[in-house]
Amino acid sequence: MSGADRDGDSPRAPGAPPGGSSASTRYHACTLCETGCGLAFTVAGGEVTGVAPDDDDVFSAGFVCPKGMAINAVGDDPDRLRSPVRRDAHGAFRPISWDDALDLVCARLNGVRRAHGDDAVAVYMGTPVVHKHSALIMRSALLSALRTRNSTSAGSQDTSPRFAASYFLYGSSFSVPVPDVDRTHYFLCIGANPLVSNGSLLTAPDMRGRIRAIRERGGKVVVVDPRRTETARAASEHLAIRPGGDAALLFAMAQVLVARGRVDEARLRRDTRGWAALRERLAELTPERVSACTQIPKETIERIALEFADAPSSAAYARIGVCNGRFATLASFAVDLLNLIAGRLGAAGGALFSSPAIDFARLSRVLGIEGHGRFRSRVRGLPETLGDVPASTLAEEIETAGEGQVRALLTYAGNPVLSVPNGRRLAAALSKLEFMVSIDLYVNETTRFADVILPPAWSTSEDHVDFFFSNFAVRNVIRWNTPVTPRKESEREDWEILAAVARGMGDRPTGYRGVDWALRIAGRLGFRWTPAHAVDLALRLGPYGDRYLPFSSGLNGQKVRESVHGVDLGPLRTGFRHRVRHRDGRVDVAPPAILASFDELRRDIDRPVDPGELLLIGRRDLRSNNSWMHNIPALVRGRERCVLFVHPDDARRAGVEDGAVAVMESRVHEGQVRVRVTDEVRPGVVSLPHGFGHAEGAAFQRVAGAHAGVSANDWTDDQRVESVVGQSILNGVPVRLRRAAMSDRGASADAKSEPSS
Ligand SMILES: Nc1nc2c(c(=O)[nH]1)N[C@H]1C(S)=C(S)[C@@H](COP(=O)(O)OP(=O)(O)OC[C@H]3O[C@@H](n4cnc5c(=O)[nH]c(N)nc54)[C@H](O)[C@@H]3O)O[C@H]1N2
Ligand SMILES: Nc1nc2c(c(=O)[nH]1)N[C@H]1C(S)=C(S)[C@@H](COP(=O)(O)OP(=O)(O)OC[C@H]3O[C@@H](n4cnc5c(=O)[nH]c(N)nc54)[C@H](O)[C@@H]3O)O[C@H]1N2
Ligand code: SF4
Ligand SMILES: [Mo]
Repeated sequence: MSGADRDGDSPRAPGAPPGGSSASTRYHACTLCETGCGLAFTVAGGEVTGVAPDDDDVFSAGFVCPKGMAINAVGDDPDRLRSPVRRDAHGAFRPISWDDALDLVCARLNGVRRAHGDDAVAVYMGTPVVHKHSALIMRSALLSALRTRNSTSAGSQDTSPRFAASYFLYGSSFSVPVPDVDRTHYFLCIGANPLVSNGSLLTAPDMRGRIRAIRERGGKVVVVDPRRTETARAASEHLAIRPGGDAALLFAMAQVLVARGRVDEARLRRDTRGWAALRERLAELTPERVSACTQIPKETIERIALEFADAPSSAAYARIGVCNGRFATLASFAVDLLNLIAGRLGAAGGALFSSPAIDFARLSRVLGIEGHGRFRSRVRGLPETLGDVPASTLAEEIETAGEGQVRALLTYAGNPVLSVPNGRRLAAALSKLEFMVSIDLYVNETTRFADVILPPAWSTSEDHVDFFFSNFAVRNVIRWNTPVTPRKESEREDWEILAAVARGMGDRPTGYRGVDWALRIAGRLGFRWTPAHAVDLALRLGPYGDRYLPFSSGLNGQKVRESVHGVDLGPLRTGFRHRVRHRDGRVDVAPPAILASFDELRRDIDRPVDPGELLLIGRRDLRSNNSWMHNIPALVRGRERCVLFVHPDDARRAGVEDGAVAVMESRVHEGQVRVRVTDEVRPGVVSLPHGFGHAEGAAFQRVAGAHAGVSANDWTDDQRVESVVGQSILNGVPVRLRRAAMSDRGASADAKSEPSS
């Protein structure tokens, strides 16, 4: 019996109508962010009538955020696409049948490929692909059918530096240590705001409660962030660093530990390679030398370093503020280096590796995803990471003539016009494509350029397995939810759409020759393969699996499905050697790419800081999810969110007032933005959330259109990338600010520049 078939086994029936004996409770993880909180749905008459937190969920134990509670509003959104649509000559979208849509898509993509070669078809995969095991599995099949080098993704705007750092350090991109927040006595949180993001590569529901618990057990939480964020306010101490200063700060902390003899040199020589080379370089990066570029006093750097070393346990962790910054890969490396030299890597309360039921690190090696720098983009020569080139290359690859020029694009669950730098350049490029297809729930600022949009069923009518993020979770857990309500006959799941396109482009159901061959034979015998088979296989052969032995107590798909609140596999385990894949079993602390980046940092840190500089950074909001969910009325209520935070000193200097409209200028764009004057940001820094700027999509998403805001990525620069993986620098973008004059308003011909009020 599958979990979703179990009726009324909940201790309480959330939102159940009085006397509604026909109502049943079904459990499904929220698919909106990586936390994957457990939700309990009340279903009556085949419809969801209520959503509540699942108090018995083994991981989230009743925690949810406002987005999760609104998950059904996405399913019910009248503006969500219910069937495939085709754009007509006037830009309006008209319904088209699934068969006709898929035939058209495959014929046009194949046509472009025949005429111009494999690289002429590009792919952009957005964030939700990692939230959906079945889509992630079919991604491999699609990419293998398309054979293009122009594959890019939201991941190339988010995690590539982190995965590359792990690749260099441990020989495995997915060996990403997770801070053991449930046991630590000292949590150093750098460029992350888990109270709002709900944790990223730190899959952990209720970070507010977990941070409170650290402080209650006598521990300390230190947040390093140019803004006094929600997390900073809940912490013991906040260091308002200058954007981009993190690598220098972390190396200086490491230098303090070495200079003060707080490092076990013998252990480091044994566990690592290259320690002598790195140690020598570290000597230069004293707190005194980096205090100007970090704008953190040298005494503070010294104190924090010693506190980190002397606490009973400690863990350093960094996310988007670091990963989207100037020295992203180097700083991600430096986080692990600090943990390592302080003896915290693999120690309880330190930085630990997960032991998931489905080991993505192993899977990625088998599937050939693992790697970095195996090829480079055509125009700018930026390297691939995990098979994707940086997303900032997309516009120039479309615009630049020559062999391999991109002429057709497939987007899956993404909105690159609002999420990649210099979004306006990309929008202009998209309008020149020969053909574009999007697999998305909505017409948005990107998919409005598509010739065909293929909308999937909403996630609550699909299976859901913690396939990816359980690899980065603070506890080892596994869940497999079955649909809350079945999908309608007229709907397709994401994986089915991806599979249909992959088949139409290459007839390779999984993309792996041996597997495809076996499946073809099985198909002739009447077997229909679905991603559920792959998950079951991975579970059974995984570290906790039953290995297909009939009386084994190990896991299999059915057992996990029957545990409707999830299966708890215990706390993170200590040790790190099992996750190091270098042949000598040692952590590489001096890989050449990192040393080169280190030298670049060394040259950079003494550059005097211009006292008038303004650096633009990003921000996330609890009720918003990157560029979407802005069409859900309950989530856009209240104060305007797309405003530029400006420090009072900078506001005075620029002559702008609280609530007024200012003109902000960067290398690539000049446009208007509404200002909120607040000392929440440090002087010299302005903060604007990304994912807004819905004026162009307003006709298709009416609620979002009424709260349009402006897109931060109109100002970010596609040509400014960090040097190791070529990732866009989205935090720390130089801008200028001035009061908007009457002439600015009049001159602003472009409606997109008009801020909403
Ligand atoms: N300036 C700046 N830019 C940033 C960032 C920043 O911090 N600052 N952050 C970066 C980061 S970390 C990321 S991850 C990227 C995000 O970049 P994207 O992934 O491009 O943006 P999203 O807004 O997450 O787009 C998700 C899309 O998927 C659709 N969708 C949602 N669920 C489903 C589903 O189940 N199936 C399908 N097919 N579609 C679905 C939504 O309608 C939406 O169009 O942005 C990056 N850009
Ligand atoms: N509610 C909500 N939750 C989300 C998302 C969302 O859009 N909304 N998006 C999801 C996604 S795709 C991701 S990747 C995660 C991101 O998860 P997080 O990284 O936790 O979220 P951010 O809010 O981007 O936090 C980045 C922080 O870095 C700071 N910062 C900027 N520049 C610098 C710098 O140079 N140095 C330092 N030290 N800090 C800096 C910013 O002020 C910001 O507070 O969140 C996920 N969860
Ligand atoms: S934190 Fe919110 S959005 Fe994320 S999984 Fe939980 S309920 Fe969903
Ligand atoms: Mo992200």
